[in-house]
Amino acid sequence: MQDVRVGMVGYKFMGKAHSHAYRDLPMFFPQVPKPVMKLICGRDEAGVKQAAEQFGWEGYVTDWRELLQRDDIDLIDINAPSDAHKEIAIAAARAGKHLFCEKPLALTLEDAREMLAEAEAAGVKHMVGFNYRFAPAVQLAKKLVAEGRLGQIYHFRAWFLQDWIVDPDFPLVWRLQKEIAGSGSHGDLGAHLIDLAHFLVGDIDEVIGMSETFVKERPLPSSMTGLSAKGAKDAPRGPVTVDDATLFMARFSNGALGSFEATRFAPGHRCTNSFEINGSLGSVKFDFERMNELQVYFTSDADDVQGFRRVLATDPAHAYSEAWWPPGHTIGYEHTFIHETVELMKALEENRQPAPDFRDGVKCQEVLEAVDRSIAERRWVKTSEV
Ligand code: SOE
Repeated sequence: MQDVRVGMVGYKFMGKAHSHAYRDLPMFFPQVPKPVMKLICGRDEAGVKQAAEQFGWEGYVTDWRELLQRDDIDLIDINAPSDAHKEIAIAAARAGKHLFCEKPLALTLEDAREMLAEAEAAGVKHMVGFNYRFAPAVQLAKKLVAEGRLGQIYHFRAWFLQDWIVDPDFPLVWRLQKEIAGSGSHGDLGAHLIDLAHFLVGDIDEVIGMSETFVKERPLPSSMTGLSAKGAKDAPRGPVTVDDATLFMARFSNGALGSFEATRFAPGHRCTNSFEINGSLGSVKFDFERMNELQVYFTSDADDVQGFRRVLATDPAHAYSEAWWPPGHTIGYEHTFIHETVELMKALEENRQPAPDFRDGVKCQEVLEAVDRSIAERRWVKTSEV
């Protein structure tokens, strides 16, 4: 079993989540190749130096191109802001490096398709970071659907609600700028829901949506800041160029109906990533804020005990759980990244594509783009049109 030597671009929120996954993985999943934390890259030298030391990287660089020249790096992990994904991924693929890229894959569908084509042409492995697939409760939902235990699927209903920009004085951070983020709640939160829909139910045929930007101008930030930035009321303001909320309806190829809601304007909802699936034989309900649980209902239960039951997905019967703690000892957000990385390491060892890969990233981007077109043209749009 060969170690996988990693070079990573980005050191903020996702940089920390991925670094943590690389560090913890060998302790709990010794059966898969060990990720070796070679170099981390960021433009701000003081910031990246501090991150390298704190997260446990061997060293740091300030230009990602240096990572590509190194013979002792096998995998490039890209978690810089979305506008940087394409250039880095394509150059890394051409340099023969495997790719692990955060979502959304790119700013546009065209760019995402180019990234996939380049990765395929270079013959490297590629993965996209849809981490919520890897919560054991989500894996259980997938298993119940795949084994037919929910019967024919009628509905997929999903909502991802946050509230970190409700304050109109929250600054104009990069996630609110189209040229850097691509879109707002749609690509940031909706992308996760779309991937879960693909994973759990199947392909989406057509969509119709609507979106809104409730706060059109915000104070300009003094530096590159994240979700916990503080605004200054009297700072000059600039235009918000992304959606604050995007909702859409969908028809799946298998006949199921879907509804999706992504918003950053739901006070009280910090990170409510939820879905329900209703089938002819039962239903499941998931809420990320209670991520160890899956609510399960089977029509076949005896009349006197009909109802949703709470399954705590921490038993050896549940994906990844045996590697962790005794049943009932719950896990958290960071574990979804560890499980995702386990899948990546396994795939590299077995010389096959991991899942989800750039094809899944492109498929997600097709739906994002079809929704955008449907909003612009006020009509149903088929995913095959984009
Ligand atoms: C911020 O909205 C964010 O961190 C997203 O960027 C992540 O992808 C999502 O998992 C949680 O919220």
